[in-house]
Amino acid sequence: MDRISSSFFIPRNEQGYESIYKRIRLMPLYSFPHYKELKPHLKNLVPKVFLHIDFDAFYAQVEQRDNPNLRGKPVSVGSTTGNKGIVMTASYEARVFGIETGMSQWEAKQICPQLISLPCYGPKYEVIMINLMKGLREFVPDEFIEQYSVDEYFLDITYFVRNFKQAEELGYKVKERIFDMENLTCSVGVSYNKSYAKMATKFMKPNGLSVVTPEERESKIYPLPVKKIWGVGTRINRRMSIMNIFTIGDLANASEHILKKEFGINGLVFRKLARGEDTSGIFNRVVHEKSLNHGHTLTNTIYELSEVKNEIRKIAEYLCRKLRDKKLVAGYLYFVLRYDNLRYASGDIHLAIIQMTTEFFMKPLWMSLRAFHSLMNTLE
Ligand code: TTP
Ligand code: CA
Repeated sequence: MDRISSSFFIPRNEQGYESIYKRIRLMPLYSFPHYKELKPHLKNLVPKVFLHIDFDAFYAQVEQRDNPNLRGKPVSVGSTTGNKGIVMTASYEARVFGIETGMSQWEAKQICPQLISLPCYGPKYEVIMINLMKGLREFVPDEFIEQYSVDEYFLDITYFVRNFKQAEELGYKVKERIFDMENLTCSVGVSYNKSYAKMATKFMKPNGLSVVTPEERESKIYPLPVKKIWGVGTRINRRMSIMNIFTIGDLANASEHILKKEFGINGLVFRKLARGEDTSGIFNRVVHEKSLNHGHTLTNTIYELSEVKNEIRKIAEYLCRKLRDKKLVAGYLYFVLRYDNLRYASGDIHLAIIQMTTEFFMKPLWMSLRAFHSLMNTLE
């Protein structure tokens, strides 16, 4: 995995799919639980239950699903076909030969000459994930779902199950639903914090389900190598080996003082994650969205009132659509108007009622525009 760099992730500039591509590039950063959410001094942890879903050999599985001739065969998906490029993923049949993510296609072909290498088709995989969201909403509402990466979801199921037995049952139901919807297998991990749930997913790959309860921490998590902890890469792993920290258990029992001295605040975070004291919750973009905006610079200056109104209508329509898409409402409207001499005027207005349609938006927008005009007059 050392060789993987963000450069071979699928391009970000394909129309309409920017956000997810950006997220893929940010994966290593984004994976690390938020410091803000990790409360180092919290003694009484609130009991929670998380479910982690991860597709098996995602891109390769999708290609095998869509082309029966590829099923049961060693398949790799890469940035290009043939001998060029890098293996982004390989089917489990190819993994038997030792083919892994990050390997060059050329190298992969040397190990397994019968390997079928396919190009990556990002939008197809993204559509699957978007569709899946609908299926997941049958189990928990939006604010309990986090799309964590291209093929992973976290679900906070704390309020929907009474114990780990029920959590496990729910996990199987989710797996079944995903298979019904997409004809794809995934692996599921269930635990009382996100880090452990993510680790549990790997226990029974492919097409498995594993549970880690608080009582099983020492037996199931502590023997794992320390590099399984979020954020512990090759270099940190090496430094930890020098400190005689090889397993997660070693890290969990290491001195806070020494860890802080060696890795700063990160050291304490690593220790928390190792001990299962990861307090991070669902990171949901919708919940965190505070404002939406849209602007448009005209090629030619317009002077007619009707034209100005038209322009505002277009912008309002776009914004309303975004709001509806994200199931958000707005309580505050901020408007900036730029003149051809590059001077600008701005104004804001509180919206008394929940407004999600363009028609409702137009009036306050228009009122605020009138306010700008008087503002401009005072400026002139
Ligand atoms: P992963 O979940 O890491 O791998 P995977 O789903 O192929 O296999 P596993 O069964 O072990 O979970 O990544 C998901 C997809 O993201 C993968 O199919 C290809 C893509 N990917 C990249 O493009 N670059 C990368 O560095 C990694 C790790 C994955
Ligand atoms: Ca996966």
